[in-house]
Amino acid sequence: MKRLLPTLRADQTSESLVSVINTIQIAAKEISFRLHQGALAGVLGSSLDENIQGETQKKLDIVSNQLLKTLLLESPNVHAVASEEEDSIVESPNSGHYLVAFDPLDGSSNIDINGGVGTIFSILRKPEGEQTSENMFLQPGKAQIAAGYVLYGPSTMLVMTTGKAVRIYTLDQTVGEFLLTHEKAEIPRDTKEFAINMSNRRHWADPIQAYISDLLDGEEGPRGKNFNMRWNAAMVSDVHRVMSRGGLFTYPWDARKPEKPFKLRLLYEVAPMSMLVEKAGGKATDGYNRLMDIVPEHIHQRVPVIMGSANEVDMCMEYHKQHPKPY
Ligand code: AFP
Repeated sequence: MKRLLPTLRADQTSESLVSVINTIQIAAKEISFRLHQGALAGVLGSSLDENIQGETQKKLDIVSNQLLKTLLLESPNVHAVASEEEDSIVESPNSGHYLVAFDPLDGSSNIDINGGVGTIFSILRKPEGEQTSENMFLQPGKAQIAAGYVLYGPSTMLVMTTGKAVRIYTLDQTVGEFLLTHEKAEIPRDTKEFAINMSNRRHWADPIQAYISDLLDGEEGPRGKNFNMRWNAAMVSDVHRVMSRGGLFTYPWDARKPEKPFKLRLLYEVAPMSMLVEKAGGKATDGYNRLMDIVPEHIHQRVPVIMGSANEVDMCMEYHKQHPKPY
């Protein structure tokens, strides 16, 4: 079975980019090892720290963030990193050509229940001339050079693209290598499965209210077919299911907290996942516009998300055309 780095080189990926991806996979293997040790590693439970997003971090968030940050900043090819767990970007003393944005441990509330969690990463080219400040990260998703996630589930999987096919690698624990297990992920255009946190239903705006209501009406409703629902509460797990067998994943606008109407972060979660979904034949939108076209206003920006099977995403967008925009 083919190993990760030779498959990248076979695609003529530049050695500098191969080296950055290599650094990420080294960190991911370490995170995977610690997660699989679970309570044995003494990493479970909340720490007292609060991150910039105002959420309580789990200890392993801190460990994962530290690992990725330290290893990437040591790389001669990385100029700066932006992490969901850091207030600001962190620059390297090296003058590399790449910027890396990451969510070190997405879905961290699943750690204590031994559920799926993941690392998401996005690699951008450093803009010419721009030497400092977070402005260099404010590039749309379509500018990404590479994107991927690592799902720490029953097995650890790396799902990534350098702009060509989306490949899936599985960590062989016996040799400590990511081996190519799926040459080309393809999301079916049609689906009968959706993923949303239904407990927020009363807070959604009209387009999503109407869309989900029609899905729930099943065969008796206007869609004329029954839909199944799944929610892992970790974007990596939920999008991986979509990547594996199709589906629609959404975290829409909601009115719970007027100061925080969107949940998912553009730079660390949404842009890389959108690139993967699109490269696998799916679609990713905020209901009105392609997510990959959005230029971030700041590094911690959040956006509404609808992604997955192309025909179902198109259908959901139709509901957005028919109802007033909530924001
Ligand atoms: P954490 O990484 O803070 O646990 O958040 C995970 C997440 O941002 C995303 O991965 C999930 O889709 C979403 O939160 C789950 O949100 P709910 O708490 O509404 O289920």
